Amino acid sequence: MMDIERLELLLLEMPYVHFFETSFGREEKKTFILVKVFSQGFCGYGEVTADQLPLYSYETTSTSWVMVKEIFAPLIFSESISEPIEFHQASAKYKGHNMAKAGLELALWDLRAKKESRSLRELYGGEKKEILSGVSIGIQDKVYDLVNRIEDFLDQGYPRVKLKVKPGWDIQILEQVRKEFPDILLQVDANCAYSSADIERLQKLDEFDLALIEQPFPSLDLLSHSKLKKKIHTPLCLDESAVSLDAVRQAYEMKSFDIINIKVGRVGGIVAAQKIHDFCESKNIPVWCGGMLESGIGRAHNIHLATLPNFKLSNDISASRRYFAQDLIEPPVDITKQGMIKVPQGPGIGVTPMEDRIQKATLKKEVLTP
Ligand code: OSB
Ligand code: MG
Repeated sequence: MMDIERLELLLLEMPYVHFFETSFGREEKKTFILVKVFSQGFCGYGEVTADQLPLYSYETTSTSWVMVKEIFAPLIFSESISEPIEFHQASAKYKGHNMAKAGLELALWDLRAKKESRSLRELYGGEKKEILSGVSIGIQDKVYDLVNRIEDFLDQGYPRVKLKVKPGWDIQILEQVRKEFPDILLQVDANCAYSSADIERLQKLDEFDLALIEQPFPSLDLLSHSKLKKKIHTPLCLDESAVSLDAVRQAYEMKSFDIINIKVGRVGGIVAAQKIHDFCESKNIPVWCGGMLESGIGRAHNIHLATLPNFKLSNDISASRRYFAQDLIEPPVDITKQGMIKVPQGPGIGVTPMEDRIQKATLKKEVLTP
């Protein structure tokens, strides 16, 4: 038994090296929450993937702050919870707020692994020593800018490129991109920007030899995903819709997808992510690890998750310098010439959070005790 002695919540702000634009808007900086849990001289780190505004999902930095402070931290203290699995089970009765739950569960996993002097990969039973990288490129002002960015990332060794699309930034840009790069591994992500009225338009994406089309329709609209899937050859991938194992099972029965992107925040933690991973594996459906432009702390967590065997496709996990001029961790995440990311070997997340950098980026901090 090891009780949690203290929990810290930190609100951080970090500028991106380049703005990131999706169908729901442009972001110049990242505002996010770090969770630290303390026990017997060890500190576990977790990251909450909620953004400032409820655009990707309903959660925000403010809602997740309140949920951790008023609901989940008191739960941990009152029930003497220190095991991540116990936290998963005890917090399940509270509806939703998956990103808040996940941030805390990740901190508990890091803490547990550090106490046992094992890496998260070992704890999760992952076997890969390196994982497949990939890069997600936002909407640009001009197609010319997009082509230049793709070229730059290919030069850096990225083996797969994902482009954000929306109505009006789809067919035309793909024609240009395919003219310039006929053979690259290419996929697109619409972040729910289309409706069932766009099915014909989306059928045209079949021409571009895409590895997948990610989440064209709103998260609750599994029906349109099923209708589109019948009409295209390109594999269909769910992101925003895949919020739980139940949601994935329902989507599976409805034939709404071919591939799942797993995000630990969206599904509410590692335990939930593993359940979806195992379900997909049992159905021969490959998965890959999505990203939310995390800091090095959240990204290190993603790297360990992506070592599980059914993570078979390129992940949205890129090098530190793709996101931030200076990441929060040492060593920073880097990609190899083969487009891989080496899995950190040390205890827990296996990388060192730099406390001076965290402090510099902190806007607000709160210490929670029993
Ligand atoms: O839909 O995958 C997405 C970033 C923020 C919100 C949603 C998404 C993304 C990304 C970024 O595509 C991927 C990354 O972290 O590199
Ligand atoms: Mg996505």
